[in-house]
Amino acid sequence: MLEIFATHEWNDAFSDSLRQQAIQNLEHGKILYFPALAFSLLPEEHLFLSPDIADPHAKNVSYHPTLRKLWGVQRLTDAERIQLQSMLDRFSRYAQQLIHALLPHYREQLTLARTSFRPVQISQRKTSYRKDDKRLHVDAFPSAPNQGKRILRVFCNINPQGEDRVWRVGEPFETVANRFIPQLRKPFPGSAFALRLLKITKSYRTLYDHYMLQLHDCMKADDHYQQQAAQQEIRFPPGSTWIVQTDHVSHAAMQGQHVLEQTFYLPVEAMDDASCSPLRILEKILKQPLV
Ligand SMILES: O=C(O)CCC(=O)C(=O)O
Ligand SMILES: [Fe+2]
Repeated sequence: MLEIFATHEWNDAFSDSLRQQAIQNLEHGKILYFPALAFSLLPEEHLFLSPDIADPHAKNVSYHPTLRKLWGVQRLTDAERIQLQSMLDRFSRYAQQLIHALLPHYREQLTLARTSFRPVQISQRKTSYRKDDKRLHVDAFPSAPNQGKRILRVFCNINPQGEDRVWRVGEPFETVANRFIPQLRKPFPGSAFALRLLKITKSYRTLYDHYMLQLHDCMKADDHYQQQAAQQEIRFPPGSTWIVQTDHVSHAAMQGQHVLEQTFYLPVEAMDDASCSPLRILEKILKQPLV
């Protein structure tokens, strides 16, 4: 389930054989785990380690590193906003360095997406089942269709009180997909156009996006599945980092507070073995093109 790296610098260099192993393991659904890769805060950044800075309506504090736009925050002065932005910017650059060094094969085709900071304790968060990441799921974003692209994420636990980020990791994607496919409904004719027209989605919701969302929702809605599916608890202590393709690895975040995260998108064509992608697996099972 985990491939462990001894790295403790964000700009470390990796041998060809380590890179090869990393890409293969990642594409086959393993988590690349860096138990000694920490992100240090500057003294003035410690004040951000509080749930009070997060807008209660948003799940996370979000930052768009290319547009330099910050949202999902409250009660910050202009100077504090700039400081928080610079902290997220630094994390984003470190995450990019790590991905570029370890997975250079992806570099040209990788899109940098959102950076997030999660200062709210997960175990106490009350939400609808759809938004509840304490339930096993694969990632699919309702308003941001990714049209088949892979979701690659770098997480780093920056908890100052020694609290682990506790995840459950479930079955391989193909097993999950085969189990839920009979329950998935086809989209209503014209619905993707309507969603786009009404600006509910930021881009066209392809069949792939539709089925991934259904899969995400059906997994979360199924109490029996949540308890009975083969799964394993993984604890990520403070000062550790992990890379995971969250569209592929069934996961649930059970406990923890203060994590940083950087998202990237990757076209399946850039993969070493695209047949491992959720897109190609769903296309194989459903016997039709989905994008
Ligand atoms: O915050 C976490 O640890 C992970 C939550 C989650 O499911 C996700 O970001 O996809
Ligand atoms: Fe998730």
